Amino acid sequence: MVLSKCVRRSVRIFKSSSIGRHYVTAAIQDASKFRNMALVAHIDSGKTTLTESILLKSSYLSASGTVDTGSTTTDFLPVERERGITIQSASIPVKWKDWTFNLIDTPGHADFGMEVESASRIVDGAVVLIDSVEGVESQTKGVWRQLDRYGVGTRIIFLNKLDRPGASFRSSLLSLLKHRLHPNPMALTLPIASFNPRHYSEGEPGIQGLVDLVRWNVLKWDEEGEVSTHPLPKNVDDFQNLDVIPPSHPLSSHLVFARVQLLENLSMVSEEFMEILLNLPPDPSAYLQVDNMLVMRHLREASLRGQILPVISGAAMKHVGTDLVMDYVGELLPSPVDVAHEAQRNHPPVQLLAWKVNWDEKRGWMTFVRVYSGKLTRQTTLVNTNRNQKEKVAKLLLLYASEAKEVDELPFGSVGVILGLKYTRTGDTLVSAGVSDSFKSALRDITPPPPVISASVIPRSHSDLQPVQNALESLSRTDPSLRVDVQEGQILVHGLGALHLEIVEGRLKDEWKVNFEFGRRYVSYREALGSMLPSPEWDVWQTEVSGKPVSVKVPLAIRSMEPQEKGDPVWDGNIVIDEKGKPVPAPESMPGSPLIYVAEGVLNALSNSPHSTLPMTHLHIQVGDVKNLGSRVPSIITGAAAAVLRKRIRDASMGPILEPFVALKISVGESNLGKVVKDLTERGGEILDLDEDAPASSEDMGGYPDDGIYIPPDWMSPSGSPSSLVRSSSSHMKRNVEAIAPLSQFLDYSSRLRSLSEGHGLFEMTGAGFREVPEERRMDILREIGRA
Ligand SMILES: Nc1nc2c(ncn2[C@@H]2O[C@H](COP(=O)(O)OP(=O)(O)OP(=O)(O)O)[C@@H](O)[C@H]2O)c(=O)[nH]1
Ligand SMILES: [Mg+2]
Repeated sequence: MVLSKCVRRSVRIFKSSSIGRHYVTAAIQDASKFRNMALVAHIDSGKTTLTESILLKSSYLSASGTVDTGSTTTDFLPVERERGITIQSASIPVKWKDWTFNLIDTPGHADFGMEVESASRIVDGAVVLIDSVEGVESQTKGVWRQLDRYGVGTRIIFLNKLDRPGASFRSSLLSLLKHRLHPNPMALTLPIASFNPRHYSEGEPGIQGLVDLVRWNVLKWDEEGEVSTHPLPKNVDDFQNLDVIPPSHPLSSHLVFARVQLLENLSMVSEEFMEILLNLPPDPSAYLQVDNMLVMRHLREASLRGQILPVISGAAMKHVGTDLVMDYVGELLPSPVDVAHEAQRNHPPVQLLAWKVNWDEKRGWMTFVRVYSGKLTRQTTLVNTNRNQKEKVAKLLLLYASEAKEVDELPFGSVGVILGLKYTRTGDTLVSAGVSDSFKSALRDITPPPPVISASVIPRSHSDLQPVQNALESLSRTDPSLRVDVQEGQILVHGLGALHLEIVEGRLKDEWKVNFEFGRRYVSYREALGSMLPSPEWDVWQTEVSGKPVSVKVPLAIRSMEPQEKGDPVWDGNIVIDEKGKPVPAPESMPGSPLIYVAEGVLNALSNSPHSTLPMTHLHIQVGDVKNLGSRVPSIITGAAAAVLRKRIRDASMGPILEPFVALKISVGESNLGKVVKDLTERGGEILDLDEDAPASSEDMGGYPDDGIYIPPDWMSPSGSPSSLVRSSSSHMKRNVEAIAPLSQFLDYSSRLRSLSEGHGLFEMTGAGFREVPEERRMDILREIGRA
């Protein structure tokens, strides 16, 4: 929660120069050893802390920094260090055993969802963190859907923060089923809260060790954080003589059961493994003797097929479980050659996707790329296929967060940085110059989520105008979810949320050092299609070219979207399909086709309603046969498409107005609950839930069943009953409120909640899409935008 973080992390100690670093620069050619992977999760679940721990364990750092002191490697922007939250994703190569991970630490806050979007586009697998006090949270589901969208099928769950009071291994695992993340979560490790059996009965929180159920050993961390490995017996009777987990320890009698469950669950998704188990002698010790390499191989195959969701556990802050995360990333996540990508070749031509573009004062434009085919060297001349521009490579870098090492080549499957590209933006495809047209098709694009909030940017003086415009242009090139335009002489910025714009304001001042003020912030409204029927011949556009009348019939079928249809983010919540029902891509991603010139016109008309000037949404547009348009000049096709669509929208008369809604999760003391709820309802909010653990919406009803799945017992997390802890003192009892509310009324919610809750309230806000506004709000909005 951002609010709490700002307070908690006021100390700023920057990393000392004595911290040692070891780089991975030797070019590794074997793509099967690459793991391009992202850490994704709800805000605050410990991604940056885990990244730092991984860097320490992999000997990249000799001392780890912490988010709490603003000294981590990947949160290097001043604003990230001040606030203790990640704002932009950072990619960092890590050597572990004989693997090379390209690890991308992403932000958890939904306002920076674009960063997760672009990381998801280019990774082959992901580690999803969960705070084991909270279980699955709203943005856990958000990032899960983003990974789905980009086809990142193989994921590992890391149940973090098991050292915290109230952390529960059991509830966290059950929450994966309850929220339908995966029907088959599989615990590969068990937490050992304490090696002292008494702590289990006393409800002592902690995590001192882990059981690796696959490799069948115990890892024990001592007071200094040093780890020792203890093999577990291969014979059930030998547990009587085991020192590390003595028979009096509650885990002693449970471990064999957990291992048997793991192997049996695995056999349910692998016939070959089932055969192996069926041929074992009828003795539980036989399950302990199954070759671990064999188990690992079957786990890998099942993970790559997406049939199981491996779950590991630990506490990143104490480095407990970090080695296991890395081992299992290597063992279970796919390499570039394990995933069917659209263009995947280990030989020329070169094909790359630019997934992120950054501006650096010293280095200039830095383009982050993933190599999908061939090998990129400094000598390669590239063509940007989206912009039809030649690009020259000046340098190739591997980037260690803010530090860089120059390399001679980026091999197939790798992730790195190119310096010197002039035109490339996030989502563009680059190929080696001179390749045949068949290689020029663009890789799938990265789509920024729709903006929901806007503000005007007012340069302090006339001489500040150009620097402000340049800074905005640069910032929007690095962050495509920030849109900039000029309306009636005013510069407007549009972003994904209040925090997004606040950060933009800070970065423009701190990093670009330009002089400006932000005007009042307002949310972005939309208009939907009206209900009147169009006039006949609305789809024919007549104009004059060189004095001759020209008439163009544009094949468009237009209607409002049905409630069950989901808008396409590429089209800002509208649906645009071709003759065969296939989604039409954004115009810039396939230049040269008449369909795209129509698409350009459609985009034009949708951006601005003739009734309200608001962007249009919830329209379903089918572009029919474009063959008849074939020989016309592009500007005529685009102009005709825009004109007929605008006419159709005008004929339909003004439609409903929609505004962005947010889902709020608020935590306040019992005594302030009444005030908070009253404020919510007075401002158009709808209370969904006032309880702690009840599901947030009907979507969450009916989780996956837990039959045949190993569910750890309650006692495994001695302090793991959050409700009993939270409710132990009635005067400080915390209550959670979940609500849906119009964003426009909650732009300044952090200060309002502070006063409503005497400074103790916390909240999270995530986008909940656009909703139609009632009649009285509609008039207010039209007045607000100067149309009534
Ligand atoms: N007790 C405990 N605290 C942890 C652990 N891991 C992280 N934290 C704390 O949790 C807070 C958030 O950690 P971060 O690493 O910034 O979380 P994040 O997921 O990177 O957050 P965003 O990038 O802002 O989404 C910090 O105060 C950490 O010190 C853990 O294992 N145990
Ligand atoms: Mg972070």
